[in-house]
Amino acid sequence: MPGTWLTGERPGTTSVAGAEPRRWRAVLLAIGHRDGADSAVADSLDELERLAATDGIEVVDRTVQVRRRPDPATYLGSGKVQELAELVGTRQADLVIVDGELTPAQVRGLEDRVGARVVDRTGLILDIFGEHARSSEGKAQVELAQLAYELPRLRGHGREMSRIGGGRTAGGAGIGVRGRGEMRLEIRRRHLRRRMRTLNEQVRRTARRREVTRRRRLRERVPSVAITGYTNAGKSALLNRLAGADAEVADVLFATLDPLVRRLRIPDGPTCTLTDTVGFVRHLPHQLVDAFRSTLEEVARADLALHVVDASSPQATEHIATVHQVLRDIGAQDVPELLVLNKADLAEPGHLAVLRRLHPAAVVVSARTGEGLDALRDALRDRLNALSPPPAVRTGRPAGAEGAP
Ligand SMILES: Nc1nc2c(ncn2[C@@H]2O[C@H](COP(=O)(O)OP(=O)(O)OP(=O)(O)O)[C@@H](O)[C@H]2O)c(=O)[nH]1
Ligand SMILES: [Mg+2]
Repeated sequence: MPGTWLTGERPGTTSVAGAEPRRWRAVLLAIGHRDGADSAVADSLDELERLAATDGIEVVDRTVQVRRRPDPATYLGSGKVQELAELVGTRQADLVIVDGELTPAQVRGLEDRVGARVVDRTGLILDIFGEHARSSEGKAQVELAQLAYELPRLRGHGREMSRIGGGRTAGGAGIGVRGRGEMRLEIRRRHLRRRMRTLNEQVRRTARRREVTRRRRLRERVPSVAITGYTNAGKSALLNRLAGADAEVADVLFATLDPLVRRLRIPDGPTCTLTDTVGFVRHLPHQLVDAFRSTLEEVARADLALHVVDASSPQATEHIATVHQVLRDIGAQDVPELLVLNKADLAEPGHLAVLRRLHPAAVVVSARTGEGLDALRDALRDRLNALSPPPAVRTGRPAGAEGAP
């Protein structure tokens, strides 16, 4: 299902009943430091292509410009802009997806010169989140992030408004009309801010409700385990395997946005809660991190982080580093971690051996075949039993409060 927040109507959408709307055809664009063989750029573009596919967009080509820093007005240098415009023409693309974050001025500058819609990585991720949000909390968080992204970019619409209103015509009349455009822009800004306040309040209310449940678990001294990891690592699949849950498992990025909590009884060990939540990705938009802070904080408050890694991905090591970075960003760096190398059935044996050497304490599993799950339960039991002092005391709440019913 293609997202519609960012890109709106598909190009050439027909009104014929039953006709499939045409898919966006996109050219991917990145700035690299070295020519062609910059593998970090290539990896990032591969991921951008998967993000685009998740959003129902067809990628028809990609291009990299070697450049120290983006041009403030057009992102690319003028020669490359011309090249990009030609590429867009020959490939009949109607969208350019930039692997970075653009200023509103750069989006306008590029769109004007290239003759296609221009979106950046952040916008694309926000679009996907918009499509995958299910719960009212998830929807509110995504909308909040989208509005935070939109607000500083509103000027673009202002320009269009004033152009529609004749803002570009010469003479005194133009000024008055442009003034009207400005006013509408200000009204729209105010409307967005008001909406953001409402949504913030809604998200806070849900967070407070979750806090009540969390405190009850604390009183019952049920340790909490948060499943974290890169998007598509197999977090939901593992939760389903371990706890017999029915979380949505899908080969798309960001299938899960809402936290799903299950109780897990470990043989000869404690009963714990297992929480599945949103996955991470490189350059996770800060608007999303802010909006999802209360969801992400579940990880910061957990007694143990079960960090699931897709061991079949050649980028597994970069993914681990990205996850650690996001965990630091949300203040979860001190939560003890149990690393799980998943998709062992799919991983290339040599690659898996390297990962094992790098992470000797990790447990190797396959959520698909069930391989390694007993070892994972053992490791979980050992780690939970070793939690000392017990979870309820580690929260810093006054000792007297623990025994309250
Ligand atoms: N071969 C193989 N595939 C797996 C394994 N675990 C998960 N998958 C597949 O990997 C894809 C992603 O699995 P999910 O459980 O949805 O991954 P996730 O980490 O929850 O992803 P998001 O919620 O999108 O961040 C699905 O197509 C799963 O079927 C595994 O051990 N082996
Ligand atoms: Mg998931």
